[in-house]
Amino acid sequence: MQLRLTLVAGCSFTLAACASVASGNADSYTPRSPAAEASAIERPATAKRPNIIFIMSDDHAQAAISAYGSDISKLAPTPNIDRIAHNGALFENSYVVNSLCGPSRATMLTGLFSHMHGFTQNGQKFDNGMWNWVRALGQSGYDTALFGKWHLNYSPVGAGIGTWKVLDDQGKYYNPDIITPEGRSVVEGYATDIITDYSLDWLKRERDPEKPFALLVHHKAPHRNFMPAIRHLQDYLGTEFPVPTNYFDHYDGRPAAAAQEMNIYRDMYEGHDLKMTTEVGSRELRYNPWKDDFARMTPEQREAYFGALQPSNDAMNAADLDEREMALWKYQRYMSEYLGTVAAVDDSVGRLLDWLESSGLADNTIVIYTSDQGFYLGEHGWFDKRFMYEESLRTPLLMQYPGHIAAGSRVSVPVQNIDYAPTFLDYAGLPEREAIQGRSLRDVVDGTPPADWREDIYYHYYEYPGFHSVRAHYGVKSKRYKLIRFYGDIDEWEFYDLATDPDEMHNRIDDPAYRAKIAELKDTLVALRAQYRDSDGPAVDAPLDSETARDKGRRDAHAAAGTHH
Ligand code: SGN
Ligand code: CA
Repeated sequence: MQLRLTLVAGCSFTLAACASVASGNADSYTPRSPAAEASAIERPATAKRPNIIFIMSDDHAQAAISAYGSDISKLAPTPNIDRIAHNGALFENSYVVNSLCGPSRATMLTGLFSHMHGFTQNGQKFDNGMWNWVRALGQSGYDTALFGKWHLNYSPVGAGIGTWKVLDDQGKYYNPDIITPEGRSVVEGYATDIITDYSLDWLKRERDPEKPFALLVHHKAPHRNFMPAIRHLQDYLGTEFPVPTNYFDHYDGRPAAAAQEMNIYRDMYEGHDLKMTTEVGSRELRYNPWKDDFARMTPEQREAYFGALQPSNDAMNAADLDEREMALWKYQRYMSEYLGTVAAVDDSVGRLLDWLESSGLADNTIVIYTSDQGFYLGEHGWFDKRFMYEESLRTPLLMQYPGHIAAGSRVSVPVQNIDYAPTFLDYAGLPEREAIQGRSLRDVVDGTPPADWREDIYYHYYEYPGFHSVRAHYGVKSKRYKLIRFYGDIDEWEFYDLATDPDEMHNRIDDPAYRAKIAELKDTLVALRAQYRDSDGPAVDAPLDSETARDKGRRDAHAAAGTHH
């Protein structure tokens, strides 16, 4: 346990209080009952602990945040999310440990890899009784609340969150079902705005003003099926976004990439996702297997939505596009819809920051913006996530804490979403939790990362068979190189030199020039799997053609088939 004096001074602890906090460490991994946790946690004797506003969107690519500087984001800027970077820090190398919603959320709450919290793929049930940082803060005197997407099971009952109202499952953009402790009902409006209204109501009127607070704002946007608020529907309809150079990727040398089903021009549902109509003048949608997203809109919402898209749909139907032209048209429609949903998230962040500034609480409040993972915006021809390739491995991370985090700072060391929970414990003056696999970002964000800060990151994705047919894989990324092993019904290694091949188009696993580097990274992978106690999937050194490895892969795949979402 290292509780630094700067923390003590910054939070005006007495040394005695600090000593008692510092001694309460060494929880074992075994989840304890909330009551046992409560009695184990000392209540720090301070009035000035920072508030926390944790804003998380769903499937938000770094490339769709202008603070990250992509060409796409220059055409669709996010001025309010960028305010957080301007006021504080932008993490240049922020990664997830498993690029999928449920597992990521469980990781952010617990500070654990998927195999440790047990929620490896969507459709499983998170054990709400498991330790999480929100409950820990609540037990130490914080008022806590969560509004928006939960998606770990039906509701957060038992998770120790003071006040909550959540979307049902994935959540709907228009008139979503909202689950509260009192039951479930349809709430008219647009999900991003409803979640923001709940959050502001709680901040302004419902929370206990005597306590520090931790508020979690969990948006559905910009998740599939990418439906912007009506006010943003036309923001990007005429914009020509730059098409990724590998949009028409042939996946040579990458069998797992070739086998996926997340291609924009082949796998996107033309009606459901792209809102394409069947012919000029018609409102009838092309393939739309899940009718409810549009059926639940009011007639006025539907008229406004499809009326706004009609000229563009009619032009597409009249144009008699060939296959390639149609693929490019779909890309532009996808960008317009996806970035249109981001625009409302940006409004939401603006409203929260405006309130914070006008309330006088900005200086004592940490604001974080992140996503449950990154997303493909046409790179490799894709939407969705899951792969350990850069666009979905990376997730946005921005953090402000005026007076504590230097304005406009950039953090370059690699961080992962296992680091969030220990960071909040640290800022709240609570003891480190031994079982946590991540580390507090406090020193990192102060510009003095510990000398032994990680250089390499570990990743493990499980959900196969499942939506989008991405094979299970694990891997390691160092500053320059990436080694991935796909397993299950295939057994394939991939190796990339990101300095010469940032788009990960050339698998160098058989290139003799990289033999020594690959061997080195395999050793690192063995060490990381041991360090994080991951024994799921075949061992790194199991021969590629090992029957045991394949059998285990098949068993995993078979088990997954029963549970996938
Ligand atoms: C839904 C989506 C998929 C997506 C998964 C997981 N289809 O099933 O495209 O991969 O969620 O997303 S949808 O048309 O029903 O939205 S995650 O964010 O929950 O991991
Ligand atoms: Ca997600």
